Parts: sequence; structure tokens; C-alpha cells
Amino acid sequence: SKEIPRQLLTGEMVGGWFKPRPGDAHKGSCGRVLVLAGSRGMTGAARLAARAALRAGAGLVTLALPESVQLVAAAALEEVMTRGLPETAAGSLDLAALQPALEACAAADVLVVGPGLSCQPATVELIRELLPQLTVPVVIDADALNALAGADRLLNGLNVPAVITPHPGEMGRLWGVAAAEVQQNRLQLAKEAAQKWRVVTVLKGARTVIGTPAGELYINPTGNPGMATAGSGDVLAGLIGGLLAQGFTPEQAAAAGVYLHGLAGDLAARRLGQPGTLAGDILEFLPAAMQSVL
Ligand code: NPW
Ligand code: AMP
Ligand code: MG
Repeated sequence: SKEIPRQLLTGEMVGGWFKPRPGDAHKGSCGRVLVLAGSRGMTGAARLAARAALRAGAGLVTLALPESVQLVAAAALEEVMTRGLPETAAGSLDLAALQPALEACAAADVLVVGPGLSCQPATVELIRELLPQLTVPVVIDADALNALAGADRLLNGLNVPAVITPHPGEMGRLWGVAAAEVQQNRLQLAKEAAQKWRVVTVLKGARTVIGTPAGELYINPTGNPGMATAGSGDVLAGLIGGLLAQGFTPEQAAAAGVYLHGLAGDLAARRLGQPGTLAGDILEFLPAAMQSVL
């Protein structure tokens, strides 16, 4: 079979994309991230993504989530600001959240959308209305990707740079094939999807593959099966958003995020063992992972 050209990510590449902070940096100049995530029963995903954006180095992070879970989420988040938005009877974001969500986006540099949103019909509708109106770069994960299943053409209608972060199940729903078929053809699919949708495509799983709209492919050597744990992907989405907000290009943010997320998972597993590693531990080891490439 024909070899598809691809590049293995290295710590040297990733370290080279970090610029030292100017001495007069302030929190407003280090990137403002809005995380639109969470629903009743899945506030953890939203909190992990928001904290990961801060760990990436973003100066200010706001988590916007259904109003009935705002206070419980806020109680477990010291550094993150929160904003409650209109919700459905099931406790997920309602279509009525569209205008306030767009306002919050306009005050941010980057949007991270999807973790823990749920697939309630009104939430799906909200995502489908919101994405074409965005004016800031976006990281699209989890239920925001599920909302695009059968409507993937909306990706081509984006007016902003985007990174999508599907796991094989989400990629299968988006592409219209089974997850097993995605796994048989990871490189080709990541490349084709990135070129078709013109978004940086992070196809997750052991040896995550990153496809770019220009047709390049990167493969990630870091990470371990200890990362197959609830919330792991939610950390990655926030991390990529936080890097994007600091001036990384979408390609760099995706590649560096994936590499550092895996490295943090490796450091966590070395200390805690693979079965005992939690997504929150990956978050705690992110600073050490970042320092090791700088
Ligand atoms: P299977 O099981 O093998 O048939 P879903 P989710 C497949 C939130 N979370 N290789 C898998 O296939 C998320 O953010 C909240 C092969 C299955 O069909 C989302 O909003 C948490 N197949 C929501 O939950 C912590 C693979 O995909 C499907 C695969 C649902 O997201 C947990 C599973 O994916 C969670 O993050 C692989 N490597 N990976 C919280 N604390 O609040 C996945 N699949 O149905 O999209 O469910 O990923 O859990
Ligand atoms: P999610 O399914 O959205 O929570 O994402 C899971 C995250 O953990 C992704 O970043 C995957 O690449 C990573 N991950 C899961 N399983 C493995 C594995 N066996 N080896 C390396 N990374 C993994
Ligand atoms: Mg996920």
C-alpha cells in the first residue's frame, strides 16, 4: 500500500512554538477563552476543559453552562469565571442561549465548545445555529461534534479557523461510518477530513493523528492506555483552546496540545500507574510536561 507522508511530533518542535511572555504581559494579553460546555450530570467535563485552558497558560477563562448548574460548577473552580445560560427542562443549553453565548464569544479570543453538552434536541439546534455565526477561532469537541452528525457541511460554512477533536466514535458519526472503519483507515481519514472540511482534524486514540487543511499529517508518539479514562478528551479540548488563545496557529495548537496532553499522561502514569490515573491527574501534570519541552 502507498505510504502517506507524515511527520512524527517531537518535544523540540513543540517547544519551539512557545514564545516567552513579554515582561509586561497581563492576563488580558495572555488569551481569553470561553468554554461553552456542560449539562446536568456532566459538569465535570466542563470544569476539566476550563481548567485545562488555564493550565495551557490562557490569562482568563470563562465557563458558560446551563444556569441551574452554574453554582455547583463555580464552587469547584476558583480561577475560572462562570456564566449561567438559559437551559432546557433536562438541564442542557437551550436555543435561547444563542444570543448570550454569541455575546460571550465576542468578548473572548477563542471558543472551546462541546464537552458534556449532551445531545438534547434544543442543544443540538443551538450548536447548529451558533457555529456559522462565530467570529473567533474555535475548538469543537464531543457533543458539539455529535451535533454536526448528518450536518457536517456546517464545518465548511465556518468563518473562523477551527480545530476538531473527534475520538473514533465521534469521527464515525461525522463521516457516516462505523468507529471500526475509522480505526482501519486513521491516517487517510484524518487527511481527507481536514481537506474536505478545511479544519485541523485531531483524530484521537492511541497514536493520535492530526490532519491539516494543507494536507499535512502529524502523528503523536506520547500517551498511554492509562489515558483511556473519563474526561481525558475534555482536558485536551481545553488545552488546545488555551494554546490557540496565546497565539499558536490552529495547526500548532492542535499538535502541541496533543503532544503535551500525552506527555502529561505519561508523567501521571509513571507516578500513579496507568489504572489509577484520572483525567484530573493529566491536568495536574500539564505544567511539568510543558516545562520539559521548554
Ligand atoms: P465502543 O464503546 O467501543 O462501541 P460517546 P463519550 C467509541 C462527556 N463526558 N476506539 C465507542 O465505541 C463528553 O464530553 C463527561 C474505538 C463508543 O461507541 C461527552 O459530552 C464526563 N472506539 C459525553 O460525555 C466524563 C472508540 O465512541 C463511543 C474509541 C459523551 O462522550 C466522560 C463512545 O463515545 C465524558 O468525557 C476508540 N479509541 N473512543 C464528565 N465527568 O462530565 C470512543 N469510541 O458515545 O461519544 O461517549 O465519549 O463518553
Ligand atoms: P475522549 O474519548 O474524548 O475522552 O478522549 C480520550 C483521550 O485519551 C484522547 O486524547 C485519546 O487520544 C487519549 N487516549 C485514549 N486511549 C488512549 C491510548 N490507549 N493511548 C494513548 N492515548 C489514549
Ligand atoms: Mg471526549
